[in-house]
Amino acid sequence: MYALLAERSPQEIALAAFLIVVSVAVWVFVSVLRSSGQSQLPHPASVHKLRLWFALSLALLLAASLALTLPRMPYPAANQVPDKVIFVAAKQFAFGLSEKPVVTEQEWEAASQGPALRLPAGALIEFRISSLDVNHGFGVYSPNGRLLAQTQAMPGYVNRLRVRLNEPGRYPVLCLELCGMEHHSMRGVFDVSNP
Ligand SMILES: [Cu+2]
Repeated sequence: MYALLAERSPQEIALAAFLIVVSVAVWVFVSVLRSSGQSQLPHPASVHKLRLWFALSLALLLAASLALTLPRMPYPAANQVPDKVIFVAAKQFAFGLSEKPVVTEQEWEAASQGPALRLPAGALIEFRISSLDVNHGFGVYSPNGRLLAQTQAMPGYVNRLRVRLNEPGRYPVLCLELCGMEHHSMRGVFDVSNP
């Protein structure tokens, strides 16, 4: 059961849970509608039984949701040591990615105009993202253009974003926050290849 769920995307699990809840709600609605024609009050014992059944199934649903979702919480992963740390400095209108901190103008120019970084596939990468001017967004896209992870790039702050990229290829980075006239063209890139 758990292995089956692990293969599903969070969207598919959410959709399935939503459909189950809606089915139960429709069933309750139809039952109430059917019983509304009967004039006599239900027996207290049957009401008590129904209430008990409802409470038990609710408790079971809650326990199952916790058992399935708690192991996926990202907090214990904070203790993991990343395999590689990449420093990112955003600045109008490009991203500088480097294995060394990018603080000065010269460092940013070298990092944003140099060749694309090569990162090992399957490794835990930690991006340390900041900005040298205004707020930007740091969005990592898959080679086929799907948004994989994102965080803000803010002046004076370092945001950490951890990703594990298994698929080799060229990953575009796009700015996700309107940051000026050339925001739409603000992008970066890095490559992922098998080590
Ligand atoms: Cu930007």
